[in-house]
Amino acid sequence: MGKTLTYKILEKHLVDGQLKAGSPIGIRIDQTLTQDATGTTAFLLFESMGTPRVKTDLSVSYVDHNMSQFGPENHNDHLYLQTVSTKAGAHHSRAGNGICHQVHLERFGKPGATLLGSDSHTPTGGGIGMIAIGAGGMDVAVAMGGGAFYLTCPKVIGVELTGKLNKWVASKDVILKLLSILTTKGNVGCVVEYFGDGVETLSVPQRATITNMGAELGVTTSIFPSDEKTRKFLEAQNRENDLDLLSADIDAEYDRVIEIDLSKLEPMAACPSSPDNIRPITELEDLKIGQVIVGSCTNSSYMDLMMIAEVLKGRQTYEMIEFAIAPGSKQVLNMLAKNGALADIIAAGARILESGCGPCIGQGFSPASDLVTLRTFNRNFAGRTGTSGDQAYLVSPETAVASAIMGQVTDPRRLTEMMGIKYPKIEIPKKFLIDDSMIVKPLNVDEARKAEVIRASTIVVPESPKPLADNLNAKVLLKCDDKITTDHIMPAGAFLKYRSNVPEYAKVVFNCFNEEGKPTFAQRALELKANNIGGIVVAGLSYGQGSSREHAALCPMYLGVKAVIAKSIERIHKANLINFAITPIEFADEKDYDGINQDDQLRIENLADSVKSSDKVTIKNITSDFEFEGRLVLSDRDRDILLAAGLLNYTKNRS
Ligand code: MIC
Ligand code: SF4
Repeated sequence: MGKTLTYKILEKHLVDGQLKAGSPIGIRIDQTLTQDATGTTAFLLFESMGTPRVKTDLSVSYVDHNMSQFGPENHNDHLYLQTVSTKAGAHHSRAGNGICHQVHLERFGKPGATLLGSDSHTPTGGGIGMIAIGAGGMDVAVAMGGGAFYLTCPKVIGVELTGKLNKWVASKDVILKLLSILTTKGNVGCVVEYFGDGVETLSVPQRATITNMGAELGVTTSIFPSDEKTRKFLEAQNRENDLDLLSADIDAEYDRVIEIDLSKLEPMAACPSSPDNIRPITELEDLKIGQVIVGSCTNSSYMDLMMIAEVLKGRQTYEMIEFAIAPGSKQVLNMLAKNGALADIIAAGARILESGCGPCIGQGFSPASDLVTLRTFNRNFAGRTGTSGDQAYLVSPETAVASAIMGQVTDPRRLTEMMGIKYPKIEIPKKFLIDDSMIVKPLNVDEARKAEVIRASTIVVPESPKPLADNLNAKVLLKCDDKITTDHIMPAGAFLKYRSNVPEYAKVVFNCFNEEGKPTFAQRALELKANNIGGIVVAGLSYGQGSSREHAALCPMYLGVKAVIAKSIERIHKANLINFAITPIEFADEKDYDGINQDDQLRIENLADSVKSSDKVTIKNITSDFEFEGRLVLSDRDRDILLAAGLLNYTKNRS
């Protein structure tokens, strides 16, 4: 039987376990990336491990999330990251150089290599043929120290692309189509691998849009083969030496195959408030809009922005909307500035945002209440824009620009007939503008020895988790529904500046469920903690969707949360819970979810013993006097980490 590309790369990096779908494996990590919102914790944990230098081929610390700098906290983080990373032998991409995934694709991504990033959209690198996986900062810290990354050996879903995209239909529509098929739930433990004749019709940036938003499927990663299109991209980045032509065997067997005929796709949107709430644009066409933003790591490439500039040239965006662009990197922005495209965009009435995550993570540009906002981003979870009750639609740059001109949702295919606008076909340039001056090189060992790390008082070393209780007496702090995202658990936006200060950030855990005039989740949790009673969160399906932010485990751990009991838990979040010694438990019978209420008192007998050697735990609901079973879906290593009181202790004990 032929091999998938996924298994070929995993095989080369396997250091522990067997390549058998479903079994735990450890792989060697060639490259890591961190960003500032997760990187401060990652580097604080890396420092606590006592390893002086990174042991990967390449580690890059990026600053792209916290750029608004209200108060000193963000700049303190930037200085800490620049000094700690270069001292540790990593590169540091400074604020202004661009979004980690865009810059990594441009300057560092390598076909056939493995990349672990403390950001859930790390799979963007799959667009260039690498196995690029998102994880919590603690896992990335371990990988920087040369440790293996552990994951469940994936099933591989093959997506066969045939045909060619029609004019005005974008690669964003490919991933929106796939989200309509696979949804955001139930894909844990799978990799999506693209193959078929249609692949060669897509450029690397188009592929990267698809693999980037593959994160929303909840899969481990997504990958494209590397081919002549990859060569063209790498040559244009002066990196042809990084090329390795790779593809699946012709007779590779996939666990499931989905066929997508690119020529049959149409422009689509993810409607509020989930990336899998997909509808064709034709059904949304009368919808009035108030804001359009082109940017984020999904759609802010040179090709995307050039298309926007060509369409807007000599035209105006509709006067009742705000239109903004955030180019993905300094390379993109600089090229647009040099060739005059930026002037065309400015003249059309656009607001120009710096190269960073910006509004995608709620750093400004919150829309007015009740206004529809159209964004080329990858996530539209409720409230992520910073406006409660927001109506965010995720679309392609083509749909965004057509709608920005018309002031209402518009099928871009109608631009030609309505306004005589020809579809601008943008090719990859022969050479991108290469200027790595914003990437600070690692210090050599001698320089590093003498270098000082700048560490302001706003940077607080996180508390260590406590050992698991033998018998856990706890109270249900919150009962929530299906699809609770890490944005619900740990809001970002205006609170991002507290990422390097857990006691401060923990005050807003589950902020969206707090009610005016009533004690907050954090206050209730801390009261229990003071009385030595554990906290429990009860949830439905797909708990912890979305980002890799380990603060969604770290802050609840600080507040005394000891276990999450859910119908199912997403991969990255589950690993983060384990890394911070919060026991993830799944309902053996989903119906038992109905028998628990907030404030119920629960008792888990023999918790530590069960984690040691059993697949189940018995949970007693003392309040309503019933007993139910929870499943412990854990690898041996997960058990050891929980019993060692978290990954940091586990790693220290083994070194
Ligand atoms: C996101 O898109 O939600 C983020 C912000 O990039 C997160 C990381 C974080 O919360 O810092 C992610 O995707 O992992
Ligand atoms: Fe940044 Fe948004 Fe991409 Fe997350 S999804 S890395 S916040 S641009």
